[in-house]
Amino acid sequence: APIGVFDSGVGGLTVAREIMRNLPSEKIVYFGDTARVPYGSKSKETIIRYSRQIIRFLQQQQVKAIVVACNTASAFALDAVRDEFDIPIIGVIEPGAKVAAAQTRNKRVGIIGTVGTVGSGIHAEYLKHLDPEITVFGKACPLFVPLVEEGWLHDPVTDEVAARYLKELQDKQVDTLILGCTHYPLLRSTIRKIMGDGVCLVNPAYETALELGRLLEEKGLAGEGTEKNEFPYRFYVSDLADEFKAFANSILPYDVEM
Ligand code: DGN
Repeated sequence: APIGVFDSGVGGLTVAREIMRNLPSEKIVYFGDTARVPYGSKSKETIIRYSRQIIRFLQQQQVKAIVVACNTASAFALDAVRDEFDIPIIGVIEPGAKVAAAQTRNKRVGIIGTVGTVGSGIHAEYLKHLDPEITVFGKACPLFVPLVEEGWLHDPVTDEVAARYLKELQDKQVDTLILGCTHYPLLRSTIRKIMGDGVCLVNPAYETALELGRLLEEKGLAGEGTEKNEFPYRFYVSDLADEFKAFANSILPYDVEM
């Protein structure tokens, strides 16, 4: 059975991509909620409702586990849907937070994400639970998502925006920074340039893929690969399939069929 992966839109493809790379025997059914994106500026109640609907859809696709690839949906809805559904569900917040707690030396961790994710305070909650000495500094970077979707990954405008957003975290001398939004791993080199080599950048997409691998092993659910000629990945969206395809084809190593 495949893994169900969902996101508010295209961003979760960074998570799907890490699953493809790190767990090549797994099939994926991806759902991008392109009709209702962005999630970052919506309320908790709304995000729980959307997540519930999407999980029901993925269950109809016979998935064996679900990855909430969206940081905002993980922050707002993970606890609620885990209680409701009888299927393993993992989000992207915990895996990133765990690695950040293990990496930081000066106990000053930065988290960047949507207004929703940063405002939820969930990273501080996890990190403090893991190590009470850690202080968390959050900064919402809402302009990053449209810049990435515009394809301006290496662009002076993006450099300028990033420098402004990240100044605060530099001043706070964080030594570890969680890229707490699906799109941000695509800005890694821009963020690296500004923060410098001394800061550890945590990519929750990658950490979540590894966590998923451990969870599947533990539950005896690890995949056995695909039949010959079977394409292992399926993609669904709630709107604008062509735009989704174009973005997917720009970041995935093969052409997406929908
Ligand atoms: N996928 C969202 C997240 O990771 O928080 C970002 C896009 C959005 O809904 N604003």
